[in-house]
Amino acid sequence: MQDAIVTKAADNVRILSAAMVQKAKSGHPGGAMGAADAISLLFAEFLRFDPENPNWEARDRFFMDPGHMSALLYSELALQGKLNMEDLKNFRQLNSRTPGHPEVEVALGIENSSGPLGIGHAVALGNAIAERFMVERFGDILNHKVVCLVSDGGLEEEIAYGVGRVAGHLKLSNLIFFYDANQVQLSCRCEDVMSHDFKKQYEAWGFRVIDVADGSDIASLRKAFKEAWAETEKPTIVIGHTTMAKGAIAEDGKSFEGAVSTHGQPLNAAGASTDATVKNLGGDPADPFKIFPEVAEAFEARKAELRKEVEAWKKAKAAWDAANPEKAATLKEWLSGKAPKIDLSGLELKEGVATRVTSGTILGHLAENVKNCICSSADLSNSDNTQAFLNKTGIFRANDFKGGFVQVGVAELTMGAICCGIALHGGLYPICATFFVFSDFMKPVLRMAALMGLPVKFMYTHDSFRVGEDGPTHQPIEHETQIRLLEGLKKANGKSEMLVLRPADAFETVAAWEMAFENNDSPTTIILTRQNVKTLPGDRKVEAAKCRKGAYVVSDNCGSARPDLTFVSNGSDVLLTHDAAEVLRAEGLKVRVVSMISPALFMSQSKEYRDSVITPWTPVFAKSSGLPLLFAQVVGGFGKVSGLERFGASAPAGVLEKEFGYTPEAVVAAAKEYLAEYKANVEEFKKNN
Ligand SMILES: Cc1ncc(C[n+]2csc(CCOP(=O)(O)OP(=O)(O)O)c2C)c(N)n1
Repeated sequence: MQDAIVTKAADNVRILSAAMVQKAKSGHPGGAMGAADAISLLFAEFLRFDPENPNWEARDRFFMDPGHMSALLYSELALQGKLNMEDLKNFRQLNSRTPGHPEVEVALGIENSSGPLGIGHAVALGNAIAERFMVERFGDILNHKVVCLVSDGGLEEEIAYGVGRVAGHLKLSNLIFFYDANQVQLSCRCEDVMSHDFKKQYEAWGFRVIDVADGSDIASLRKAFKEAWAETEKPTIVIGHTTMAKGAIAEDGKSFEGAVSTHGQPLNAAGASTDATVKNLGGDPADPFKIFPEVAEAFEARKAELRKEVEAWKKAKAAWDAANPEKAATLKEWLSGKAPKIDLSGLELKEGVATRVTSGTILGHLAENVKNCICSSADLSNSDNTQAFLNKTGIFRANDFKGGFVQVGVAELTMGAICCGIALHGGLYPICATFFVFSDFMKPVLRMAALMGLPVKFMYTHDSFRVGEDGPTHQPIEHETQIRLLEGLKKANGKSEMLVLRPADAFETVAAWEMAFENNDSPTTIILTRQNVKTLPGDRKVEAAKCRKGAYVVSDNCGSARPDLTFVSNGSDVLLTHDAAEVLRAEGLKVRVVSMISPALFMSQSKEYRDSVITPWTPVFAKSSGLPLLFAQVVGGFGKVSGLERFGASAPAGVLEKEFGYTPEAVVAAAKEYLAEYKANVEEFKKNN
């Protein structure tokens, strides 16, 4: 495209962005207006996509990190005809296609949900890893670029360190960042918070750094992007020195370019004037929601070019299919969107080991049988047992992408975001692991994975105070309740936004992994023990499959009578309550033991099923290694939950079990106390009703 047309397109984007924010009475015009030149050029000349098929597997991916610049993305998509003027007028309104921050919708060209700064460019990194993984296995037919808009805020975030290090280390030359260096952030100018040499920082990580002194100069930007596209050895960051709120003026003509006030409010509220700005940029203040005819024409012409490129690709792909029928069939299967079928029925399980060990056995099986799994661990592979996957697939390395294991180093948040980017790519199923206590480092990305509905498998080992000697810094207590808060959020169809599973023994661990792969539209978290656990009683293969209902009866001596007591727990606490139940049964009580791998999943079952597991209006005593809140919703009005309401302590696990009341004797005593309370409560209730 001619430079003048690209600039005209950028002006069009500035007009639309300013008008959208003004109409919505909220939003972020400044950054969008400054980055418009670079992003318009990317869409005008560089990014390869299929105008007819937004899901085209070889499309270049464009990711947003600063989701607050959504007006920019939506305006660009309007130039391509993917959004219309009504969409832009409905910016930030209920059920519109233009929410406040972009929400992933590949059909519209929105590759990721963005808003929490820094996460987006880590997701882009994951996508670039996925691209290299696929190209290594299927060839250049699948290659594409991964481009991400980043801003001051995202690059100030801690996650930027992980992204810079990992992307540079892996020499991902398919990854290109455009840094909108406008010197302005939300509350201040960048000079108030940073003064280091940005160029040196990224060069030190192994990036190619291209500095564009005038980030609105189309010719310089084009030169920079050409170099970035041609780069074959390292990732590139193009630093575009842009102007915040480019073109913004007040009624009296005073410039508002570079004003911090334009970051997050309509230009009128920022002291400038939207009408005057629209006019200044060549638009019609009476009707700013228009695409200039010459811009529309140029983008139509671009689409025609792209169609030709896609046709050529399709021909090449058909030839590749014919020459590689087996690979073509595998690729088709991988890209089908269907979760891989995993068959763990023939797996030889060692009993009496930690659930992390069983999980390791399963991961070894997946490494050999499910080739579109990628596994990652934050420097704990030999402890969280992902080593079993690593041993069979090898490390994914710079210039050698044959491995299936991504060593990210100690960077949990980066790891989680990378996995989201891998899942967004399509065709691949990421698994990532660390100690449960360090899930704290991953909270933002757990939420984003759930929000985007991504089938990432998060795996956490060392699941309770029984971590032992390492002490309270390493002992998760409140974590299970915390992570299950995401399980409490429901999709429109009632399904949890995240499935969280804490299996009780080897057989439930198998069931948990099967469930994780059956769950294809939300993330799954599996929580595993460090310490050995014995196998529960019964025909475990048959019984453990009942985990799919969230909870089931493990042992029972009630026959057709109502239970005197029902124990509810999960993970290694199930065997504990079972042992306590045996003591009470010997004393003549009718006691039921329930394993509840997921309270939310259980609560979503029919009342009939729930009542068959927990008989209504009978005493229910839940035992948790976490906070009592964990089972509060399932024990009923007269039920009780006993959990841990303190930080742990440094001592051998057995000592802590005694200290904190996690022995069968202590549980028996607590249960008896509860039964007395229950009786008194029922009497009290009767008296008052
Ligand atoms: C993790 C996170 N923290 C805080 C915010 C709130 N926030 C939105 S934009 C922004 C500053 C962004 O500055 P910059 O990236 O330079 O964007 P610009 O001002 O150029 O639009 C902040 C702090 C956020 N979105 N995400």
